[in-house]
Amino acid sequence: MEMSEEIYANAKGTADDRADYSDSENSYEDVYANEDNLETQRTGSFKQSDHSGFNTERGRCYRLTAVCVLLLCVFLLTAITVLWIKFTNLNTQIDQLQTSYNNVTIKRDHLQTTYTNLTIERDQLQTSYNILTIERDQLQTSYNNLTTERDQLQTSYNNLTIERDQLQTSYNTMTIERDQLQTSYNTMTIERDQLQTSYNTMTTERDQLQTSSNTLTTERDQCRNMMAGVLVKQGWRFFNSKLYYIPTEEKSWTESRQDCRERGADLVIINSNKKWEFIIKHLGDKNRAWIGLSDRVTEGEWKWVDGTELKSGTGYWYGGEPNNQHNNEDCAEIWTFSDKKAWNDRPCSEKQWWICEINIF
Ligand SMILES: [Ca+2]
Ligand SMILES: [Ca+2]
Ligand SMILES: [Ca+2]
Repeated sequence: MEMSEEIYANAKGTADDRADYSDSENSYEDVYANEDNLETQRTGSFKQSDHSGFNTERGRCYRLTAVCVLLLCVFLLTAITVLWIKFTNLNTQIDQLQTSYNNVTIKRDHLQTTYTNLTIERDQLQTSYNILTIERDQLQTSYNNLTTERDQLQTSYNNLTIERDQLQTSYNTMTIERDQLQTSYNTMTIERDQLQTSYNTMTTERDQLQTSSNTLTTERDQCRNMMAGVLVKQGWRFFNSKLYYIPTEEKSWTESRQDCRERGADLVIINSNKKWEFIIKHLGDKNRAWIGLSDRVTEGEWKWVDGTELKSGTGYWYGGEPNNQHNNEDCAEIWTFSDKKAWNDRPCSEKQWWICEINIF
């Protein structure tokens, strides 16, 4: 019994020593050493007590059992050590996984936050995209309108350019015409000044002539009055600014007219009722006298000696006259009929009195 306790004590000591995992081989040597010691002690014990062979066999069983137990312990220690190492590794891995999990969780949360933010930004971008699309459409519409307006403005610009060119041409033409007019104006101004000078000169001359005319008119009137006085003294009769004379001899129509012209007069022209009445009154008892009326140039066209025509149906013809008797009566006379004095056509060659008329006023 004491030997078994020692064996267990050594085994325990060996087990304690083997707590240090790195000295396992030395522990085995210690076991064998203790076994040798036990052998020595058993030898000593066998020497001390002389037991039988049965006890020897049982000791061997004990030692074999102890070895087996020892080997089992070593195996268990090794297994525990291995398990411990694996456990430690597992803990380490678990810590690492926990750390990774935490990191992944943080990353996931971060990604979630990022995703949320991106979703918000996407929505905002979508809204902005929609707004931009609307604005783009509006801008497109505005662009189209502006394009149309630009085309219209281009057309207007082209038209205005054409009109401007036309106006420029007109302006150039008008400028040339203006210059020509300016030249004409200058020329006319010079001419006007010359005309003004001429006008002033002529006005002066006119005034001088007017003075001379007045003087001459006065002298003429004096001469006319003197002439009228002389003619009246010679037998002429004054009536309505004219003088009339009836010679005392008898001549043909042509000779009669020639006589009047020699006196500065001509045969009388009877163109008013008052003159006709004056002539009849002063004709006296002379029953025939030539007047300045004839149709010698064209038969039937009676003209006065000043060239004026006697209108058909006028005059103081006696009834049935002028009759152009024998187709030879081309000169007019004043003839005294039974009831009155009137005109008659008579051959121009007949000799009779005549009446001269002169206008000295
Ligand atoms: Ca006649
Ligand atoms: Ca005739
Ligand atoms: Ca007649």
